[in-house]
Amino acid sequence: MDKKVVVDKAKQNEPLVTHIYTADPSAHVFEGKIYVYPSHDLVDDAVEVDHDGGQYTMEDYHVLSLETIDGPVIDHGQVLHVDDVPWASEKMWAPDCAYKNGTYYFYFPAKDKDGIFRIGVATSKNPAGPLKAEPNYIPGSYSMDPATFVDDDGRAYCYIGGLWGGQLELWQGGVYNPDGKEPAADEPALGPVVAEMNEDMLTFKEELQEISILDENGDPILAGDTDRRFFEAPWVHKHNGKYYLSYSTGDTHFLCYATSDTPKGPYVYGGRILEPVIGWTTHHSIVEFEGKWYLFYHDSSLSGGIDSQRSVKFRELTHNEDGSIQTMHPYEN
Ligand code: FUB
Repeated sequence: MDKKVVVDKAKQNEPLVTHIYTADPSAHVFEGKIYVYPSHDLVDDAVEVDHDGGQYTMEDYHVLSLETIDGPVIDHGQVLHVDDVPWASEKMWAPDCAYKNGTYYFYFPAKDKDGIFRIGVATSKNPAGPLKAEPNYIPGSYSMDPATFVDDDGRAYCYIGGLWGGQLELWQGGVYNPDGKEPAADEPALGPVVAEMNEDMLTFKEELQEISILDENGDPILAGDTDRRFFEAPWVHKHNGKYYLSYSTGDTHFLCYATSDTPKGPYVYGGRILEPVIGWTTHHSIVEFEGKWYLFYHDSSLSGGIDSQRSVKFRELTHNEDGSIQTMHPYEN
């Protein structure tokens, strides 16, 4: 579908749209509206489920928007296809979008022609696209799930990373090792990686560096602490001057957060945001709109639990007075 259509009215805790499967929502307020940049799950995804997410075979992206939180949702149609990205071969996974200097920068992961995940950029003057992909991926990029946070001072940071199919284990210390493995259970877990972006928003200003996530005693969260360690889906938002890094714990299916006084950390583990949803993956974004905070997330309820056919949903999120985030149960109001 290439044309813009109004599809559904938004309702908390219900699929934002039902005419296509959508996942991995990155929500932003641009030009006074909420824009959601999701993955687009395929309907006829009959690929066998594997440890590396082989079943997530997405090929293109749509953009959704809402003028009010309970208003009609517009699907702006297909804004980018893998065939329009010269360096990419497959797996158009979780994207994000940032605005700077009059341009929208859409960041997306895909496998290059050698099967290695890289991060690409496509640009537009309009938050709803269409998008024009850069001819090559961001030099020095690897792994997947990019999230780009533009701070109040205009500096932008790109957060990246995912274990297993996301290939983060293969890049420890920034060096590619096709045999790289997760650290042992009693060793520090791998953190997501971050780089400040150059003013052009197309290149990194520095090499990607790993973020530490510490426990309440200041010790690194260990790889065996699977209820709290980073797995994929990094997202950063700022609330009352504090940086919140939220992420999925993957095989234990929680959305968690950690806080810091600086964008690159170290971050200190804070707690759970969302208990497990129906479906293996859990992936989200957090956005402020008209004075309220919202969690955009996905689950597989609409498809009857098929992991690779997910639907974006949203619900209000509460920061407590002390800065902690209230834990939510996806099927309780
Ligand atoms: O949608 C494909 C992958 O599943 C994403 O990149 C991960 O975060 C997980 O949601």
